[in-house]
Amino acid sequence: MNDTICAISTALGVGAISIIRVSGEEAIAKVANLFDGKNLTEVESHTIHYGHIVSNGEVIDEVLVTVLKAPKTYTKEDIVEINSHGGISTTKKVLEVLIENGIRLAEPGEFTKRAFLNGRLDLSQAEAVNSLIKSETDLERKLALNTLSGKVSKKINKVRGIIVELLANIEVNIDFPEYEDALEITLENLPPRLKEIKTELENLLEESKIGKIVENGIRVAIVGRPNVGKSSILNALLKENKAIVTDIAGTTRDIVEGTVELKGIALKFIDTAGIRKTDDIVEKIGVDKSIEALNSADLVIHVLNNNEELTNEDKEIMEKIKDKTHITFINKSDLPTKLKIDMDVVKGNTMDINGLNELKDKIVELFDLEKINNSNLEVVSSAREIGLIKEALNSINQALDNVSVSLPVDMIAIDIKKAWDLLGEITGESYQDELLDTLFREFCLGK
Ligand SMILES: Nc1nc2c(ncn2[C@@H]2O[C@H](COP(=O)(O)OP(=O)(O)OP(=O)(O)O)[C@@H](O)[C@H]2O)c(=O)[nH]1
Ligand SMILES: [Mg+2]
Repeated sequence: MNDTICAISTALGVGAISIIRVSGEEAIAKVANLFDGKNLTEVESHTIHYGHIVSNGEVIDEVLVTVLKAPKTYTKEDIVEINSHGGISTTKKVLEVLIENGIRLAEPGEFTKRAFLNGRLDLSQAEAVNSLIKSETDLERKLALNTLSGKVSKKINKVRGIIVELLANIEVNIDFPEYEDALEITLENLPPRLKEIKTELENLLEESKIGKIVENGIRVAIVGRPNVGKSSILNALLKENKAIVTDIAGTTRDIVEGTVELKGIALKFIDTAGIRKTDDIVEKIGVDKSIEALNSADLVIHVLNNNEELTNEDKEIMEKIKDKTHITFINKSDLPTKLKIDMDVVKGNTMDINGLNELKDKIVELFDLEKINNSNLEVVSSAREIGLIKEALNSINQALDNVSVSLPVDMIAIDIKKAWDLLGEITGESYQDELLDTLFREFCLGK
């Protein structure tokens, strides 16, 4: 892991400048060999220098080079950042020259991986670096930044602290029963302590619902039978004519998607083909996709037509969505009412700009978006971390079950220890190499 690596850290495209980053033991010496300017091996740390990158006598680019000496750097190794002119050919040429001179091209996320392995970031923070880069909304940015600053790790470590104290007490009781200062751990006084841990974990999971929504947004499938106005609704919400709208039933065949921000949350709307029985092969594929979208969505908006009576097709869709979070939206409220329906619905139309406001209000209410918007966003959001907390909770529940059947305390301690280990995987106190590989593969090159 000590070899010297390089990568382009800025997005590759036409731009004013590009940054090519080099990290490792030989970073400064190797770049110094290619730099026509001050001798970089003799400059102070955290300084920037004007000069040229020269290879085999040819000037490659006029650059500014930043020299950052370990350990106060992103990777805790020596880092050199070359600020070259932007654009694809110059940037690539500089990178090429570095590679020709024996510097290895970094793997995606390798700089951050080194930051983790060298102890600058824990694993939860490292994951947050990627979330921060990929964040699309302001709330996502805040959430990622909080995790990056270690606020989430602190909460995890707090629970681990409670667990480790309990484990230490159990150990002392087992190994030194005569040790008077230690709190006596018996089957009777274990449950309140385990319940305290359980509550902490449950709180983390409850809060993580906010994190999940902020990070992933909400997938909203707009479904209904043909011609009720699904595509018109999508277009009205997006304020753009993205999906084709006609008065011909069966217009939409393929899924059409678009994102709208509501109270800082990304709502990913999916317009689907009208659901009906059909012999048309293409339409049938569309209908299958609609059902798929319906099943995988976080929220289903079932659209009905105010101007028509309820049909069997409508009822079949109602049956399909009855166990899913859904809103029944009665469209075409500008036309005379023919639909008779006795259930909680939202009514509107796509004819004027306020026609869908009630629908938006309902989504805000249903997902408590106001609360999310006002949350401090110091919550777990990564699916990996949420999964580990759930597993840790299972272990604590197992420990509680074992107490209730009076298993020996040292047996009960096994599950408590397991919970402690699982939480340790969140921050990377313990991990498997494969985990690092999959985690950092998701990263951008150069980060
Ligand atoms: N009066 C009125 N007409 C609407 C409204 N919304 C949509 N329409 C009309 O209804 C017809 C069907 O609209 P679409 O948006 O294509 O309907 P759809 O549900 O996507 O239809 P498919 O793609 O065939 O499943 C078009 O002629 C729209 O202009 C509305 O609120 N009021
Ligand atoms: Mg349509």
